[in-house]
Amino acid sequence: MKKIITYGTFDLLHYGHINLLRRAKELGDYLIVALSTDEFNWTQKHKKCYFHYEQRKLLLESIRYVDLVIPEISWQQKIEDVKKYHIDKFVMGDDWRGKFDFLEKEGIEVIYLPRTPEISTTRIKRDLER
Ligand code: C2G
Repeated sequence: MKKIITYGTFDLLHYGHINLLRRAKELGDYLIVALSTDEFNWTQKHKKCYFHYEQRKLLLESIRYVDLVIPEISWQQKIEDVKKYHIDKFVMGDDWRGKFDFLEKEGIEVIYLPRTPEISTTRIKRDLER
């Protein structure tokens, strides 16, 4: 069984997120999403989420491509996670290209997928303010 992991905030879930999750699942058999907690978002990413962690977790767990949702509480947890969950492939959108190549030293395949153009949580918020 090929196990995949990806990380993110996934606030105001949109089709760009779904495109990423679908393509990640197509690369294996079991997809884990490490979902940024509210505290991690606020203190480390300076993101204030519209939906709280439990709401974002519920949404992700409802997606057919997602098999497990775990919390992302620190930038450093990725090496532990890939070992703990016996991950084969680490997948992120290509806005992160190069940032996680260090995981290859753990024998993990690191894959950056093209982002879906035009859509983002930031753009949704901005457009709704107009
Ligand atoms: N994404 C995408 N296309 C978009 C928007 C997002 O492919 N139009 C992808 C991002 O590249 C990321 C995932 O969807 O792989 C989740 O996006 P965010 O919630 O914005 O995640 P981010 O804040 O980048 O958090 O430790 C890593 C971080 O937790 C990643």
